[in-house]
Amino acid sequence: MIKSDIGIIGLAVMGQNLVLNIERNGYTVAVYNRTLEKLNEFINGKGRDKNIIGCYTLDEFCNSLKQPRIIILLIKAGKPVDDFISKLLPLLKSEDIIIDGGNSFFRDTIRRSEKLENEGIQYLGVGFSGGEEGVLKGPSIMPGGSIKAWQQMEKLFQKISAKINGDPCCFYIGSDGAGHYVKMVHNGIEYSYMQLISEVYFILKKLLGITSSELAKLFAEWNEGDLNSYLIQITSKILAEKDPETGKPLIDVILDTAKQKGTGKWASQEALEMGIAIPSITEAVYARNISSKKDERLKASKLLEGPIPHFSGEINKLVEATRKALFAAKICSYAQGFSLLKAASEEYKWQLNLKNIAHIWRKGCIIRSHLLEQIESAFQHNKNLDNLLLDSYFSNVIKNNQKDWRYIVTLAVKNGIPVPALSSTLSYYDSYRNPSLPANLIQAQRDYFGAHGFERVDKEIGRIFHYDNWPPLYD
Ligand code: 2AM
Repeated sequence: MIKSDIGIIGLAVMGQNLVLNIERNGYTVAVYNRTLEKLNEFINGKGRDKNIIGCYTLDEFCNSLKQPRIIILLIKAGKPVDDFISKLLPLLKSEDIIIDGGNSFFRDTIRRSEKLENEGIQYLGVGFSGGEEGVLKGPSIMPGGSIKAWQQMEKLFQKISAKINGDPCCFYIGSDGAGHYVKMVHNGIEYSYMQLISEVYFILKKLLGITSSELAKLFAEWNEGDLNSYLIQITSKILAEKDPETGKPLIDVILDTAKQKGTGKWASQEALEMGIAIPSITEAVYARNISSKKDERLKASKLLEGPIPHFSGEINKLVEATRKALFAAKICSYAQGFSLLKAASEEYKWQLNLKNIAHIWRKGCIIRSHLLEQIESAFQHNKNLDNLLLDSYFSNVIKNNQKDWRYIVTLAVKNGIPVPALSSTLSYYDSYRNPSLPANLIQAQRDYFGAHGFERVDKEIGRIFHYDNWPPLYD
């Protein structure tokens, strides 16, 4: 019997497409799925007449693999991953490789890496991005974990990944949970960029009242310039689509309640743990949370007043200012993601190569964007760059765009149009660039009520003073 080069467990669309991609690149793939109907459907459908071997038990699956075995799990994150690992362990030998290709929480990956290393099994936690199509044609791949396992997988992963002028969008990220961490931050940036685009769409729609097909054309034009990116491109396609049932723009029949699977929330939680500000990402999570309270919002809309959106200025100027605002805010949101990665790299001793990460994200993944080319080059010039905003290319763009960005945020606020990401990102920029912040008052308040102490502007940093004569307060 022919032994397979690699095995994949989990035949949802992502799993199926990964199998087809690997097989197309010259490998024989064994496949298994918990629900056998899905397995049958795949091997008799898309997987038919290919070097794909369907297995009906885990025993059969493990026996059909060349040794050391390579098994990729593409199943629901959480307990199912632990359950499958437990089922596989008795069937595996030392040096076999298990790869978790799902959206696992990086702390779970760290835990599993340690456990499996003790069992003699090599473990990789790998982030795949690109959606269904990307995984089929060439995803962006973020592998973390056992370096020895990576060396065995490097050729295959780089072969199936997206390429930029022949260079793969796949490099080793770092030990244990590094790959899944980087994927989590990727998704966080994705949340923020989607939210920023949605806010800009809403401003134009509310203030100009232009049709969805006009907006579709506008986004297509924007895609030809600085904003060139997958998410702008699909936004243009989405806005051009008509609902076959009603003939209305499809976008107008889609309910305005955003769902989420949790990666944006994890990124926000981790940033809070790390003491790093990523407001564009966190506001994007909040925006989805508020949107999901549709019933409450409908009640509130009958009670809570605000201005009626109105615009009487020059349309072209508003459109151009909106484009510039979006680009500036986008730069700041990517900057926040990279600053979180820098902090995590130090915290977890991953030695993340931020240049390589920017390269991996340039093609195949959802946040792919012309901007990432500049980001890659910024880290090429200075691999220790604290924040992208300190790179001259980005500081210059924002210098040129900030007036428009401030105008758009002000206009939205005046008209009662919610812009949580555009406005919080602007405040992030203003906080970051300001040599003085009102934190001195916060320190004074802390010292007043809690004797927490403060540092002085005229004494060395780290020396703590306490003021003994705060006047008492008599209510
Ligand atoms: P299924 O087809 O049997 O549902 C994506 O959902 C993939 O994860 C599918 O292959 C699915 O298998 C698998 N999956 C989801 N929940 C699972 C569970 N609790 N245990 C094992 N596999 C699961």
